[in-house]
Amino acid sequence: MAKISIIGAGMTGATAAHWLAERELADITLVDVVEGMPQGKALDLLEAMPIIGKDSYIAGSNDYAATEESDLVVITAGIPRKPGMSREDLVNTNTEIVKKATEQTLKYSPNAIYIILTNPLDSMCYVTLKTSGLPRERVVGQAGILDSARMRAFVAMELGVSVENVACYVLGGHGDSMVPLTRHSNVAGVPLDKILPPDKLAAIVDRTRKGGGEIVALLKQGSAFYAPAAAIAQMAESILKDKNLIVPCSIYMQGEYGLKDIFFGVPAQLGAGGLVKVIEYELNNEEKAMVEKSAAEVRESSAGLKM
Ligand code: TXD
Repeated sequence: MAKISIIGAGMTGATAAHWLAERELADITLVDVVEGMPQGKALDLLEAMPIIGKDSYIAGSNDYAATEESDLVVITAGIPRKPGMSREDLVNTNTEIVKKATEQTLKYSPNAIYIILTNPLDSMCYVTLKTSGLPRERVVGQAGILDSARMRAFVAMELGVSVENVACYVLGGHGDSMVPLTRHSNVAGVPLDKILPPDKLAAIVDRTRKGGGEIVALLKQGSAFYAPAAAIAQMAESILKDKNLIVPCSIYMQGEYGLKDIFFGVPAQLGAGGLVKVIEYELNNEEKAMVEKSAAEVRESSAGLKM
């Protein structure tokens, strides 16, 4: 069986292990700095396998040696912003954490493909790419599947149709400037702007942009984890099964959408080697302006990185 190591066994890391084990996609190793916690969660999950009839093996450790020969490494390790902490402090701390996680895992798994989740997402993908020196195909970030899934859920609820009939595409950085593409999104082939009145569509776009904050406000502590973790499982499945699924991911831009040297959310085909291809939409002037605004935000956040 393939092997996936998840660095950071917190809410998203452990929940991703759950979704992954349920798909019997790989053996899973959870690594965290907290003593006993990754071991405990891994053992609990392992003991659930006979009940659901899956043969994934799950282990936990505080030592990176346990990650050796992973096919996939998922990095969710990081600290949340604490009261009084500036955004810059948070970025510096998470940069250190992601850098170390990248160096240590690469040492034990030189052929691994990386899926990054830690925020600020697009900047942390950049940290892994630059630290590892890997080709861009092997470092992809998760944000777009989540943002698009939120939009899909809201559209399905509004119209009372199956989520399976709703395809939505959100481009851009993982922040308030993300670009929900309403012309390219559709319900059973009918573009969203033809099936929903403008006020309803605008409300859905707005709720999608603020989707992360809506969950944070409800939870009071921590942030979304079920949907982000399910997104990790979907990306992992496409890579490990070489499914070539096209999903929105954060990808290192090399000229696509007129962008270079930043990670940016775009539709990406994921196969055995990681990124296979970036899909480019034809954008109108309004959409291009939104992409440029979002790119400027990502560029600014990545420019200040201390690596
Ligand atoms: O769509 C997306 N990209 C996001 C991103 C969706 C959800 C969460 N998103 C971000 O992922 C979030 O803003 C955080 O930066 C990460 C992890 O979120 P999670 O909700 O899982 O946070 P937790 O529960 O605090 O888990 C983080 C774990 C925790 O157990 C720490 O002990 C561990 O990371 N940690 C470390 N592990 C290994 N090594 C080091 N150095 C380390 N430092 C902290």
